[in-house]
Amino acid sequence: MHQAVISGTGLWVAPHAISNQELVAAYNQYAETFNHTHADAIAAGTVAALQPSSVEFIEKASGIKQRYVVEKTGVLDPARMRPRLQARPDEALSLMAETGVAAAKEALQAAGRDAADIGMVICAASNMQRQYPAMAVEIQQALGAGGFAFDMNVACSSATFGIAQAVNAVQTGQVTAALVINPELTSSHHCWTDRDCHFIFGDVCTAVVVERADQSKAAHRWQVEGCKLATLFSNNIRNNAGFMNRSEDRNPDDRDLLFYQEGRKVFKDVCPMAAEHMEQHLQELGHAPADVRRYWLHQANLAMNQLIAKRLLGRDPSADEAPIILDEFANTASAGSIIAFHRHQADLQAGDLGMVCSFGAGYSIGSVVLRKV
Ligand code: CO8
Repeated sequence: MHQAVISGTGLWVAPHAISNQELVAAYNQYAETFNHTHADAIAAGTVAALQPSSVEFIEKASGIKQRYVVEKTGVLDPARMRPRLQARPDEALSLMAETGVAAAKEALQAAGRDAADIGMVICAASNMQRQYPAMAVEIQQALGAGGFAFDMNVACSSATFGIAQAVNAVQTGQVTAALVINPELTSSHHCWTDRDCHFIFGDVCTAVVVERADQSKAAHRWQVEGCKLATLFSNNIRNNAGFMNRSEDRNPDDRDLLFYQEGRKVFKDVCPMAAEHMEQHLQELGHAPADVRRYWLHQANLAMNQLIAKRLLGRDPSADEAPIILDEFANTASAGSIIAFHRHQADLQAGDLGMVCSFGAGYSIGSVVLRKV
C-alpha cells in the first residue's frame, strides 16, 4: 500500500455577490406581487399569503451574510427569481466543466503537477448539469488529464466521498495522482421563491489533488491518515428532479423538483450523528478530539458547526480551531468544507492534525483525517 497525500487545492469563486439586503428586497417584492395577484384567493382562504423575509432572521438563523452566484440579475428580478443562463452548443465547454477546469488548474499548480500527471478525475457534486457524457470526462479532456474520469453524487458529502475514492485508488496503486472536483452550481436547483430556504445556497467550485506521498513535490502536503464514510436514508433533504419527470407528466414548476428540506429536523438529526462519527473516526486512528489542531467542517449553518465542535471539544471552538466561511459563501453543498480547508491550512505546522468533515442529504457523513507533512 502506498501513502496518499492531499498536495493541492483550488477554488473557483462565482463572479457575482448577493448580499442578504439585496436578496430580501427581491424576495419581498416577489411576495408582495404574489399576494396582490392572488388577493381574492387569499381572502377566500384557498391560497396562503406569502410572509416577508428578513435580513435579521437570515443572519441569526444561519450566520450567512452573502453568497456568490454565476448570474445575479435573474435571481434578483422579482418576475423571474432564478439565474439567467445561456444554453451552450455541444461543441463548447459546458458551464459546469468551465468552473471545474478553473478550480482544477489552481489545485494542480499548488501541487506542482501537470494535468498529464493525473490518472483519475472525479467530478463529485450535488447536481450535474446533464446526465451524460460525464462532466468529469469533459473536464478530463479540457485539462489534458490522462487515465479515466467519472461523476458521483452524495449531495453535501460528495467531496469527502470523492476524496475517499481517490485515496483508495492512490493507496492501491491504481493511479499515482487523482483530481477530485466539486462544481456546486446550486443557484439553478435552488428555490429562490421559498422564504424558508431562499437564503441558503451559493455557487462555487473546489478541487483537490490526491497523490502518492513519495512522488509529491508540493509545498503544503497533508498525509491522509484515514477516511470514514457513513450514510443513513432520510427524506428530510430532497430534490425529485430526474429523467422520469417527463414520463410522469409532471409540471416542471412543481416545488419538489428543486431542493427542499425539513431544516429543523436536519439540524436535530445531523449534529449528534456528525459529532459521534468524527469522534469514532478519531478514536479508530488513536486520536482524541482535542488532538486536532483544526476542523474544516461542512458549512451549512453557523450554530450547527458551533454545536458539533462543542460536542467534540467540550467547549466553544475558536474561529481558528473551526474556521467559518459560510458568512461569505453561504452553503455551497459539498464544496463548503473544502473551501474552509483551502482558505485555512497554509499557517499550520508540520505534524499538525486536521479533520475535514461534511454532512448533509442522504443523510451522508464523510470525514478525512490529515497530518501536515
Ligand atoms: N425570514 C423571516 N422569517 C422566516 C424566514 C425568513 N426568510 N424563514 C422562516 N422564517 C420563520 C418561520 O416561518 C418560523 O416562524 P414561526 O416560528 O412563527 O413558525 C421561524 O422563522 C423559524 O423557522 P425555522 O424553524 O424554519 O427556522 P430555523 O431556526 O430552523 O432555521 C434553517 C432554518 C436555517 C434552515 C435551519 O433549520 C438549518 O440551517 N438547518 C440545517 C439544514 C441543513 O444543514 N441542511 C443541509 C442542506 S444542504 C445539503 O445537504 C446538500 C443538498 C444538496 C444541495 C442543494 C443545492 C440547491
